[in-house]
Amino acid sequence: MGVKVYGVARSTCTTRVLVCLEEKGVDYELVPVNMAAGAHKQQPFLSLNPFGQIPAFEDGDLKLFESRAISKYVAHRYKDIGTDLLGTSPAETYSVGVWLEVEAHQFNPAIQPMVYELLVKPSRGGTPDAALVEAQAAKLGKVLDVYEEVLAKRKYLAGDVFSLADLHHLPCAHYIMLTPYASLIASRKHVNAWWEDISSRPAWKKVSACMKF
Ligand code: GS8
Repeated sequence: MGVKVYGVARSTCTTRVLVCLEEKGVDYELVPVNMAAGAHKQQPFLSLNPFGQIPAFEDGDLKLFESRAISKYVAHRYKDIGTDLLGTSPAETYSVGVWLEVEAHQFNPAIQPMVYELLVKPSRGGTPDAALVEAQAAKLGKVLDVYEEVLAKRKYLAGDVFSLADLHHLPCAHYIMLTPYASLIASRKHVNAWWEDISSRPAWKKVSACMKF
């Protein structure tokens, strides 16, 4: 039994779960999904995620999908081991909740299409939609302006300690740093210091080692 993550080691949604398991020190098996062969759109994968997307997750008899829901489960279920990712006080825990939502509803919708256009599409022989990329970059810049103000006042998004809210940003930010749009992060002093800090954590270094295009 144990923990199994069904996914692909360079996919953003898969690595969001893997880095959480690494921070917690939970043993897991990464079960590769042959997406080129369409394995994610067929049984038995569809019984793990009926939407046919990676990652899917098992912990004993428990089956979950949606990367952010999985990492929240891991952070709670394994609260007593590894890095505590849920804040050190009730107020910080509520703040972690806020910034988890910000990542999902502000940051990700701005950055994720950029990762697709700039890295995924060219890797499949396509050409990025330059107008779309510029529009998304403008959106991301506005989001990061808010982050810059917040991170001028505290070291991490939800407070003074690293949390799941910071962790959820790692995969897409990692990929944007491989593009000319890295300057969106690098040009903002406090956002850049935050990025340098969170991306140099051993758990992320291990997980991101194979995230190349
Ligand atoms: C998104 C999953 C997703 O888009 C989550 O788990 O966070 N909100 C979900 N998975 C992508 C790979 S992302 O690295 C996927 O499976 N794409 C193939 C497809 O949609 O057919």
